[in-house]
Amino acid sequence: MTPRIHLHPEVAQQLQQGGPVVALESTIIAHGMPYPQNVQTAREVEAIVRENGAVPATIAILDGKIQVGLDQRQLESLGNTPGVWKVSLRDLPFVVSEKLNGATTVAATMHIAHLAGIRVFVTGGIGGVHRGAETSMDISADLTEMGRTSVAVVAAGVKSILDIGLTLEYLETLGVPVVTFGSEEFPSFYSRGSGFQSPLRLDSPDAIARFLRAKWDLELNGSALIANPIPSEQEFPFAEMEQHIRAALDAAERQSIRGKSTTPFLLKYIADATGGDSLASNIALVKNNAALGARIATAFSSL
Ligand code: PSU
Ligand code: MN
Repeated sequence: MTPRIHLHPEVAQQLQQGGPVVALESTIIAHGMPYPQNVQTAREVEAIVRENGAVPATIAILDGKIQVGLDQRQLESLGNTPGVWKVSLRDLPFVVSEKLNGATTVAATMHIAHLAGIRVFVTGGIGGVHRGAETSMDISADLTEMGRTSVAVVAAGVKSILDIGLTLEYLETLGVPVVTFGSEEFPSFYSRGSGFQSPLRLDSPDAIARFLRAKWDLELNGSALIANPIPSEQEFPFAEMEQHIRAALDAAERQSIRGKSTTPFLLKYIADATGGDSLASNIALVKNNAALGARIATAFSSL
């Protein structure tokens, strides 16, 4: 493995034994939620991964060192230090060579997880094709990486700050299977529904593990999106969320928000507009994904 990757000893030992490990991203900590809920959630998510039989590996860059598995102090500083970079694929070499601190997106976390030999990755929601991408060309590098890197991504679907239909089309073009756990309908992060049918459905972690094994045995390299609908008790009504999203998109337009700032801007706007409600849903769905991801990783490593 590349000497640039620093494995936490517990993660290294588990990988050596072929045991289940779940990768976790850090942009959601540094740029997706406010302090201190971000650090608290990150800790709880790690605990849920453990309860479900796997070792958690939160991935971030500290002083230019790529860390796979963080200790409590590192997690705290990531969630509470201003100026942490949001690191997607293009930013990764720069943050490493300039010895900066960085929180990794889905794309960058997947890439590092792959280098470390981790096959399952859990997040809240992935980036995708933005609304209006036909003129802005704003398509997340998360999709690019999913097209080529063989790490499964467990997420609560796609937020409708994105164009859900175009994101599903783009995933199809890249050959990335989309499997919804236990539902016919593709979920939209805060809501169990989206108005789009899920291309595929599977109902157990074992079935998902066998599906991943079949994919990669066939040398169909790349990711699979495992969409896990938010529990209904924590769901946010789709129509109500749509109004907040439209307001957020208008504000982004008025303030000329562009590029990598777009997603964090929209997330923060929606969190502020809904009081704490969307944050509570966000925390609940990440935990729900952590449990499923750990069960898939456990099933996969016992195949
Ligand atoms: N979508 C969410 N929550 C998030 C993100 C996306 O609902 O926290 C973060 C993830 O880290 C994702 C990144 O990889 O934003 C995508 O950013 P961009 O659209 O700039 O590629
Ligand atoms: Mn973008």
